[in-house]
Amino acid sequence: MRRILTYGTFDLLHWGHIHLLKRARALGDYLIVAASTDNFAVRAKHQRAPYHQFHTRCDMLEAVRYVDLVIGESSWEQKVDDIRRYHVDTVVMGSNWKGSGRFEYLRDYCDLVYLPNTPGMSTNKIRRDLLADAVTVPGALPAEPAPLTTQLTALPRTA
Ligand code: C2G
Repeated sequence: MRRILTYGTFDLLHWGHIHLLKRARALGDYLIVAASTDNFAVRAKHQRAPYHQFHTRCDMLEAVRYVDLVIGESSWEQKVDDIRRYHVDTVVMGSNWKGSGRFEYLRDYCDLVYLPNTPGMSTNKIRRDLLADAVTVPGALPAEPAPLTTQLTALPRTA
């Protein structure tokens, strides 16, 4: 039984995430996903607050057939404990983490594999595209985008 571990926020779950999970699972028999808590994503990774809260992101990851177990990621320092506790053989991350200095030290504890990122897809891109969509009048030819302030004040006031 080859046990794989990967880390991420996995917010607004998209093909880039699923593609990584599919390839990570194919490297072993059991895939553990450590999902970043909302606090860790914002405070430690300087990401904006996830659209989906931690428990919702965990529920969505558990629904992915490549995923066998979902745990929480609340600190940078927990990785060696995770590897020991879950008897991990391989940690897998997307290639954007190569050279980040956040994973290389794990080679003393298990194998470490970087998988190429899926191009053209990210949570931030989805957010940007949806914002652009929201301010585009259906059917109208794409005009010069109005200044962001104008765009934001044009958004319908919803609860
Ligand atoms: N990913 C990918 N291709 C994309 C987008 C993301 O392969 N187009 C990969 C990332 O490289 C990462 C995983 O999907 O391995 C999850 O990505 P994020 O949710 O953005 O998580 P991240 O902020 O990279 O968190 O301690 C490590 C962090 O928790 C990693």
